[in-house]
Amino acid sequence: MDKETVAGILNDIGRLLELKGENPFKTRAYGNAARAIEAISEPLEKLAAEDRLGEIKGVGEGLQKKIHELVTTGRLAYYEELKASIPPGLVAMLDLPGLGPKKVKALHDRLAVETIEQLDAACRAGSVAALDGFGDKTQARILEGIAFRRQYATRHLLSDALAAAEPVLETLRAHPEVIRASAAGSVRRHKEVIGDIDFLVSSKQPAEIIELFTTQPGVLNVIAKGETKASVHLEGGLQADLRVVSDAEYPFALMYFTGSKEHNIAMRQRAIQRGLRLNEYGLFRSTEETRDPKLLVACKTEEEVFEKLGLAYIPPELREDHGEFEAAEQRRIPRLIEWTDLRGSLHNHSDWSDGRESLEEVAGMADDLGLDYWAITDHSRSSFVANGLDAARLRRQIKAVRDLNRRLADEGRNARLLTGSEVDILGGGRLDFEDGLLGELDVVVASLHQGFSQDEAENTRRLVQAAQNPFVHMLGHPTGRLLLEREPYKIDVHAVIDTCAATGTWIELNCNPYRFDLDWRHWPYAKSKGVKCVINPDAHRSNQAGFLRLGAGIARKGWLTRADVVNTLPLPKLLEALKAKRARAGA
Ligand code: DGT
Ligand code: CA
Ligand code: CA
Ligand code: ZN
Repeated sequence: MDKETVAGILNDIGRLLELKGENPFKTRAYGNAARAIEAISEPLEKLAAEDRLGEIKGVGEGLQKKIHELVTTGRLAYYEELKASIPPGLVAMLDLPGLGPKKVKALHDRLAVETIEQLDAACRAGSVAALDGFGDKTQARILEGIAFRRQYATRHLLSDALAAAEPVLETLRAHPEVIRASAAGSVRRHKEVIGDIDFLVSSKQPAEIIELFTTQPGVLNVIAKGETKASVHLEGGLQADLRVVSDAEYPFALMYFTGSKEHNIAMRQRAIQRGLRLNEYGLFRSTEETRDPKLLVACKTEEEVFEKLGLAYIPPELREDHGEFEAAEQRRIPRLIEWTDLRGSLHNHSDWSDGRESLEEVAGMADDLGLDYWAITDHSRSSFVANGLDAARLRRQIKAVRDLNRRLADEGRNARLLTGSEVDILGGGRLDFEDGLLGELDVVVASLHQGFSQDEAENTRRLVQAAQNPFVHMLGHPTGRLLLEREPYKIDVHAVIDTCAATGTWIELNCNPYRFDLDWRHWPYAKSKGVKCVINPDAHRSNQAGFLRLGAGIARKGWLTRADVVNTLPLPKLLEALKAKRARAGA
């Protein structure tokens, strides 16, 4: 168990003890220990193995034992018991804005609320505002927090849904009675946020498939189980639905259950205009609702169904009723980017700022993955929480990257690191480094990290100003949203895109699954203005290179092709492209 996790659990224990009204010295000891652990430089496992946990400042004997148990077994009985002794509703309240352990305890003691629902009712009745130390403002914030929580509790990140879906699909496909199997719904459409996972199978033995689905490893509980459909909760809390159909019905059912609902409605309308009926069972020569096999227009694949309705194949990612029908009718559905088109990444971190690995380790990973280039764009000095680099450290890093590249070349390795910075856009749109230094870097990403205001015009001005700098190649995660956690900050997206178009600045599609920023809905506009996309994992550790694959799926939703995405270029072409804006500005 790593030290961040251990520190997180100790902090948690402190909060839970405070919630129980334990004496403040005891609760504070946990917070102090957590901070001390975060600051140590050696691995905790090593200290534990060598019996040296006592060397950590301010950690007494009792705490040492607990840390030892955590580090060596990955669990802590004391913590489990403590959690079990507190109503889960109270623990959940700790995550609401404006509520710490003291306030939650007060609510529990004085209003006897134990669940979020009871707290919601108490707020609505005005009893929370009436308590000492609360007031109208706090009550309103709690209500807002509860509403936010409700909206998001049943939604999940695409990355989590895909991770849960892949093994299920494998299990289904491995069964001898399965003819065809696919994910459907929002997962197949690669939506950034997922409600539930849908699966479709064709088989002659639906009962066997339903049995397999409801009893596979990973299933927490069965919500519903019928002859041809079932719903379960998977570990991690995601719901998964399965339909089993005949193989003749499969293409129609796949189309129907892939959605989106809006896309399906338009498809049905098209069928009706042609005197046909389209539903989950088939395409029928009928003016009435039917599933009569004698009226069926047989199709083996989705392609054929589209063809029968006068449409080119529409990839699932585009099925959002965002212009795909017109394009499919006119045969101008573009050939969308594939994740294997990506040759590298232009926004990543290393242990010089808040990344996990050293330059050597990052380069090794990029080379192992067969990538051509990987830019190191650590944070700039104003991001001091992220250990941002000042000018002197950045200059040392540039040298370190160049030295490393020479070694990579000597060893006959393919991948190269690029020098760079994710430079903070400060107030007024100024950048954290001078132009002279930016000009020495291969890659400059400019990002807003702090101080974004409620004022759309001010945020927009900062991004526009950054895009106007000839040394800035691209804007990083331009709206700052964190899916399921934080709304985007307000900006005039079109104004920012227009400036990027005018200045030759690229825009990042940050493919961290919490971000997917710029949102796919804006890419058709950006593309229409000629603005290029860079799909960047913003990797802080090596396994995040895998985000590139998710990012390509989101880029496909934005109608982007290989030519629209800068990091599909081979290294020599990329290096040229990196010089274009500077050359144009005469810089
Ligand atoms: P989600 O689960 O909220 O992320 O979104 P979806 O799109 O996966 O929605 P879901 O799971 O409720 O249903 C899967 C697909 O089934 C949906 O994309 C389209 C189709 N579908 C479901 N209900 C309806 C409906 O009432 N009308 C039509 N036309 N299609 C529907
Ligand atoms: Ca779904
Ligand atoms: Ca569903
Ligand atoms: Zn970053």
